[in-house]
Amino acid sequence: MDDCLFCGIVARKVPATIVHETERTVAFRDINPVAPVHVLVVPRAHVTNAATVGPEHAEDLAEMVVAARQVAEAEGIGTEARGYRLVFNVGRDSANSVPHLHLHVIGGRQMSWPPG
Ligand code: DGP
Repeated sequence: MDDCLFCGIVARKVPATIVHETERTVAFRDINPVAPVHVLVVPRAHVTNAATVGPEHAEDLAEMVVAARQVAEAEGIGTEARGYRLVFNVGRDSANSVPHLHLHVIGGRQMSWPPG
């Protein structure tokens, strides 16, 4: 999608620190990290958000979750002793700001629940 920020990162037109890639996904560091590890996993194909996901996106979604685990392992937080949080934001109440599906991989510090 021409005017989509994360499509621009996938296409290497917008700079980002890419840390992991698979056939269907790209993972890069969040520009405004909320924790020592904060990586976004996105599908290469444009999908607006989790509320627009359908059965046709099943392979993208599965590969995103696998990629998130691989990122967590590479960052040293994919262990039972550590751990991480996976987040999809949808809509205004969640503070979703970029309309290209992205899975936040957040970790490297103790987190609380519920989120703020
Ligand atoms: P969300 O609130 O779920 O839509 O999160 C969007 C995230 O995207 C937010 O944590 C900041 C990040 N972000 C926004 N613009 C850029 C950018 O140009 N580059 C990178 N690497 N991250 C970005």
